[in-house]
Amino acid sequence: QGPGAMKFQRQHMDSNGNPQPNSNYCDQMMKKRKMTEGACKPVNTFVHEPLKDVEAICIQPNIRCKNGQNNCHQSRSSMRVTDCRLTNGSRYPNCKYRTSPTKRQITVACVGNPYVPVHLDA
Ligand code: T3P
Repeated sequence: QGPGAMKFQRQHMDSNGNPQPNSNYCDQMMKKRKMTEGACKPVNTFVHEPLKDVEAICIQPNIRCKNGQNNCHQSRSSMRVTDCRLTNGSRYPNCKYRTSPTKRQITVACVGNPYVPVHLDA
């Protein structure tokens, strides 16, 4: 497993997490998954679906990523996710997040062989 795939799983996968998390979820998870070291990561999404279902997004048709590359893929079905967004008054190292559970299609960028997700584009 490459470093990109491992980073994707650390930052974006919470398969066994409650899809209806409490309001502390993002504060705790952003810290636990090491996205509050050096700076507070401004936006991050956790996906509450099996890893195999998220990896299978890579076999959907290629679409353009926000950075202009063409290795992005959108999930066919909506997925249970939690969006974490840094609050306005939050100042490093005290990273405070708004926790927003929702269901939507997600877009991932995939690379490598095996061809697996390394970035969450939307
Ligand atoms: P990464 O490339 O590590 O997956 O776009 C910049 C970062 O913001 C990117 O990090 C993914 C993250 N992000 C989300 O997690 N959810 C979103 O809905 C958006 C727009 C970005």
